Amino acid sequence: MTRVVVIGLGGMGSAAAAHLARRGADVIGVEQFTPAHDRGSSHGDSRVIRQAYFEHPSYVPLLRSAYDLWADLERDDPGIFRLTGGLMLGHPDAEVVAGSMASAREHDLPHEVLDAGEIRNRFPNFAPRDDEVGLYEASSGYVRPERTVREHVRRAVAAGADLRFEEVALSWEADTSGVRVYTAGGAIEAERLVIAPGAWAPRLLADLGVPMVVTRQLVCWFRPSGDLASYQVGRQPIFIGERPPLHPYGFPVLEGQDAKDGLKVGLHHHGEVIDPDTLDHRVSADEVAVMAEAINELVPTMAGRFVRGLACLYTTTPDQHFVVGTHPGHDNVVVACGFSGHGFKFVPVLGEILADLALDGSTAHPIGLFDPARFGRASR
Ligand code: PYC
Repeated sequence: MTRVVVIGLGGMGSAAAAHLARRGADVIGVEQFTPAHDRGSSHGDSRVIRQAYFEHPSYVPLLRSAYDLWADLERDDPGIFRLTGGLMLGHPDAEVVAGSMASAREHDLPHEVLDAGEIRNRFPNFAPRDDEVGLYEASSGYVRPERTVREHVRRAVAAGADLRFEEVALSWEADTSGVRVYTAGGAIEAERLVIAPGAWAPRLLADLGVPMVVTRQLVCWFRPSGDLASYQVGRQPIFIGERPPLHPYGFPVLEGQDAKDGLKVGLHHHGEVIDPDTLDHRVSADEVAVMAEAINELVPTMAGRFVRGLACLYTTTPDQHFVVGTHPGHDNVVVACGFSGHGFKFVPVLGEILADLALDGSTAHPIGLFDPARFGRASR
């Protein structure tokens, strides 16, 4: 039985632990916080899921596999994954529109392109400018991050994993004899190591030489000022807009929730650089005002009354693509980081990929875009 240590049990690490344990590995997981905590990048109640991927067409095959694995999670936790339809909205040259269209065409994904008038007719909550368009994809929706982490933790433990919460991984080392992870409790020895440290990647994976930037990202819940029923799934899709320099996004009413308790919105990649240890959920009146104005420019009645705010962390790479693969300096170490604010929808397939890499040294999934050596600066 191969012993594998997993550092970090957030979205990616918990999925890796579940897949590794189900495949018969002897898994030890180490996480500095509690299960499904709110100190990193895997909380906030909802995350966008979509297939016509504006960031790059290479993500689409992974998304197809991820959707199958979300369906599998859904069997154990109904409601963890819901399709609501999604609207990518902006000028036709905007990345969210043009990039989504490129992916949809290259991979023959069902989609519709709506002009401004068609958007107003079909989704009256939106106020596109006359020269804006929307790419509508019926298979977009949301997933539930905390429930996903809990389900993967449950699966990992049920398959025999030893998951140690509130235990900080201080450092690690690897050589041809194996890997060692040092925590306050001592050294953990194993044959393989998976490092999924979220926003602590610049610290735990400094030797990779990938210049990652950690930012504090605010999300807010607002009670709409308009007709609350118009924000139900069916009438309101998830959306990502591009109104340079801002990328406002938002969710409809989630299953089992009520619009009067607030709808979640955010500004993608709009946050200040921080030390992840200092994450603070307090939200200032100025931050709320900036958020409300940006959302209401696109969806005029959505950001009515502020209900609550929350902060999370993005760990962004220079090209905003993930860093996933075998460590360039160590065949027995697998790394997963730099998810650049768009990784959560991939959690189940990344769990499978990390297990493939740790146990077999390779994966059939296409991950060439995520090569950890692409910035060419790894040391050790
Ligand atoms: O994960 O696709 C995403 C996303 C876009 C904006 C906020 N999250």
